[in-house]
Amino acid sequence: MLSIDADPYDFEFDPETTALVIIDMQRDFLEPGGFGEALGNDVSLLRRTIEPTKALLAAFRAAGMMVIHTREGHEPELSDLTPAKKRRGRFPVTIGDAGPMGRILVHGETGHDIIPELYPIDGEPVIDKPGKGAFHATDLEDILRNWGMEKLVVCGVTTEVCVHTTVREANDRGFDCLVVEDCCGSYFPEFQEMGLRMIKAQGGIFGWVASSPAVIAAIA
Ligand code: C5J
Repeated sequence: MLSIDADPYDFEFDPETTALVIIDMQRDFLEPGGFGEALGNDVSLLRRTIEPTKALLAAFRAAGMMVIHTREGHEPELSDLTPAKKRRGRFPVTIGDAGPMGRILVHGETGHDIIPELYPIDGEPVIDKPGKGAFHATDLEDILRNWGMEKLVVCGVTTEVCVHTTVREANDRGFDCLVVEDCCGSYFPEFQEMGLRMIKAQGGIFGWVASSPAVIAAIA
């Protein structure tokens, strides 16, 4: 067992049964000109996660540990897009419409893909998810159980939406989750802070929180 200096207490893990799950580091959320920016968001608040996540990813790869990537998006015919999700927000341009990087959050479009800095390599599963949580309507749980994973190190965007939903889903399925604070981003600084505080409150009600240097130090 290895140990990470984390809140609310040390996170103990076996590298053989612990996976890194990187949530939705997609061009439409992170890049200037994408869907996120088109909605009026400041993408620099998410882009500050790229360098620490590169280092975290490199550490997992170097240690031979499991890495999983997720992407939020939908089939080209939008068969997996609920009418409620399509309508939500009443934005003039929504999921499936033409955006600056192709159709917004549609599989195969430029904006839907993962940013080049964190691009998956062979052997790293990419989970295409139609919802906010990575377990909903995907085979993530089967993959984790088939590969013998028991604990998850989770990062990505956005902290209070897809990271939170995924951690809550994982927690209810019996996976211990450690969230990497500097590798998670939100367009809203107050949600970033409160989102992380919620996870580790009450003795770690949903999981643990640590910095990427602490995680990397433990793995190295
Ligand atoms: C959002 C996500 N915020 N990946 N998606 O709609 O958090």
